[in-house]
Amino acid sequence: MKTALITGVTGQDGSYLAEHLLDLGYKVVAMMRRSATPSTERLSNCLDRIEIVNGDLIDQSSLMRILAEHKPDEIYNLAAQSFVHSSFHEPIHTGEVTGLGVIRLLEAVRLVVPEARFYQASSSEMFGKVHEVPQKEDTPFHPRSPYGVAKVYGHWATVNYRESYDMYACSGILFNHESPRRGLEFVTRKISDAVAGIVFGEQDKLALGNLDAKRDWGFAGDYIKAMHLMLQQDEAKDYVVATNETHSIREFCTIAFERVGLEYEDFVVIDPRFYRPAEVELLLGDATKAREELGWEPEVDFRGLVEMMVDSDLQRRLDRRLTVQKGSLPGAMAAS
Ligand code: NDP
Ligand code: GDR
Repeated sequence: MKTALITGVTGQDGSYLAEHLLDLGYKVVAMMRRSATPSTERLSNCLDRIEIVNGDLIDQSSLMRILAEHKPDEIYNLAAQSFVHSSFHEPIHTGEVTGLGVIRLLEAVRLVVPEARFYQASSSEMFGKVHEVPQKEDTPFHPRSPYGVAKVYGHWATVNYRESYDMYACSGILFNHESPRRGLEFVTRKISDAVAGIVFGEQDKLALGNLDAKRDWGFAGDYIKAMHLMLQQDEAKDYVVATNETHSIREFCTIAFERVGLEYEDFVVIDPRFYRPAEVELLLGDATKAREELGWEPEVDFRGLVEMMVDSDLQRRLDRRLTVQKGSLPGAMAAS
């Protein structure tokens, strides 16, 4: 049985990847940092089947200890301060975790388990102010945020360890991918959750920033499969993972509100607080290499993704209401 170590396992991708690797028969070692409030909600489907270990990308010794104790065959480095907007407010912390954290882990791998296969979660944010459309593996980087800058560092650190030490280290340049498990601060989930909140009478407006930015959005459940495939090849390489379609935030809003029979113009207000000092206006990926060499294909299309997220946020509220109602029934009835 192969052992996989996942950092960032409490996040969106970590939870889908843990489930996928368990289905494939892996032992999953899940690295989490200590938190005053437990953050294992996304892992409810697999919490009893993974081994949790405490570690932090800021703490080199914790990384060395985990690798020495568990000797993973595959390491998926998904941990990061991943919110672009926050990276403007916490640029140094973002650099520490999202940038330097990668080289801390690579160095630990080199010293403790050099034969292990390593995946780095690189990002389309590295393309930033894009130099060509669509973006592919050899498109020059031009990051537009402290997050993007830190990801470029982590990306080149991964390439450098592969070239310097002959390590099996891959970098997946993933374009935006979303799901019902997406954090509420990211625009897609903010919209789907607000649509559900409006339907349930919990809010009457949705404040957003730039509606004209365009993203190549896919489904996280599809994208984590590409991560695994990258570590099963004869040779370690870097791959763009994307849908080859781009849509604006406005289009996302249109479909999300349409799903419940509403028009976004009646609810969305523009709030300059959500604008960024420098914006990434257009991302569109060319995933031809991943399709041809990994045999990877996305299964969920844009409309399917938006509707899945809205439906899930509606269902979540419905479930919450039913639970509250059940709780208010006399004991025997509530238990039935
Ligand atoms: P999330 O923000 O949902 O998850 C980030 C994870 O990193 C959380 O588990 C968080 O733990 C953990 N983390 C943060 N800081 C540290 C630290 N110092 N030490 C250890 N763990 C830490 O991100 P996603 O799941 O969306 O993304 C996964 C990775 O892929 C990230 O690296 C992201 O930058 C990258 N990426 C994401 C894309 C996307 O569209 N989703 C696209 C391209 C790249 P905690 O719960 O404790 O906060
Ligand atoms: P992004 O995702 O920055 O692409 O990074 P996000 O959803 O935060 O922003 C996408 C676009 O929407 C615009 N926008 C808003 N964004 C947020 N969060 N909130 C708003 O109210 C809002 N209004 C408009 C933004 O300006 C931006 O143009 C995500 C993260 O997952 C990164 O970790 C990952 O690397 C990249 O995707 C690929």
